[in-house]
Amino acid sequence: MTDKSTREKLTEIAGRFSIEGSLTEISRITAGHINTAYHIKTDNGSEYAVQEINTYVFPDPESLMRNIAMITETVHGLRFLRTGEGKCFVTLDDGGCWRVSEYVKNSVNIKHSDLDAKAVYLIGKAFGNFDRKLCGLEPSLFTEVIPHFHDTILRLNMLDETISQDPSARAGSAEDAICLYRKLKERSLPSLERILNGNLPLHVTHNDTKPDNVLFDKDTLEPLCVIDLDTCMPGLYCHDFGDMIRGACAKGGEDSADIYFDPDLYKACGGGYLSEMKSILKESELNSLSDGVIVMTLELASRFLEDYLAGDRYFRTEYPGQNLMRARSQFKLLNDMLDHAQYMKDVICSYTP
Ligand code: GN1
Ligand code: MG
Repeated sequence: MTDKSTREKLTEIAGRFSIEGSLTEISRITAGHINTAYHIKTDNGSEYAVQEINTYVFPDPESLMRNIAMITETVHGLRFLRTGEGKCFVTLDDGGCWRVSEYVKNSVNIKHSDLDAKAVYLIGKAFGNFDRKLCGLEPSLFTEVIPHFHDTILRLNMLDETISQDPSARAGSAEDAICLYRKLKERSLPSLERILNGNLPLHVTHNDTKPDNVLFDKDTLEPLCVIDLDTCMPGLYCHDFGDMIRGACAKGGEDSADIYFDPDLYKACGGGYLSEMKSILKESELNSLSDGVIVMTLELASRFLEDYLAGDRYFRTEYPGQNLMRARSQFKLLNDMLDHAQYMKDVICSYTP
């Protein structure tokens, strides 16, 4: 069900992008915590994804879309429409900023509960293939659309600051998570230091490699393309690898109290990524991959906790306290990963003798 004003808005946007035919179906795309997206169909059989860019998170849509254009010219698969004036987004009278891409037909993402070894291998391979295709791009041509996005130290400092300020008077309800944070941060610091001191080169990377961002063919379950190109900008391979493992190799959803790290899924997913990337990665980068898993999970758990304490300003939530649940869950996952740190390293070595 879509309300009248949404339908009117989407019709106006379709007109601005010269989409022919009239809208016959509109459905909300629920994946993602940041942008708001719809799948629309027209009476001549075309399908599009129409997305409102969250300008609180992405305040410079011009640079964002310029980055994305450089990616889609290199990695084909996703096509964004332009308006008559050649712009990749439109701003409506209410200030909302919208863009349109062709909908990848007959596509699905694999439900988290259905992620098995075969699926996560394919997810690893899809992100590895994506990073490999981008490896010739010059990072300095890209705008850092969210400055310091994966600057873990800064994220931790922000959390420390928010804990001490406690602007929404929520620290009391998050005492267990704050305590876990302090304990697990100490255990994760060696990984963070190795990454910071590793002299790792910057590349153009995806930076948001969660399994939802790989589309599969509904019938054959072959991967079709990598989506959500918003954070493609200079980054480190170990961050793409780490965030992918965080999302794909955890049993239980991102906010589930019963989440745990699945070593077999890790082996499969890592194998998929390395099947594409092992000839590209320098030795220092290979050595950083498993540290990236720990650091990215610490970073995201801390971001969720910080957002809960700050009053849920960044990540969209579906129920009160969801960001706190996400933080608890990601800290539990991190604890498990720290227990598997040597295993994670050994698996990488086994693929790269
Ligand atoms: C956000 O919007 P979505 O769900 O693709 C976030 C990522 C987090 C992810 C956690 C721009 O991505 O960094 O890893 O949630 N994106 C941004 O699920 O902050
Ligand atoms: Mg995203």
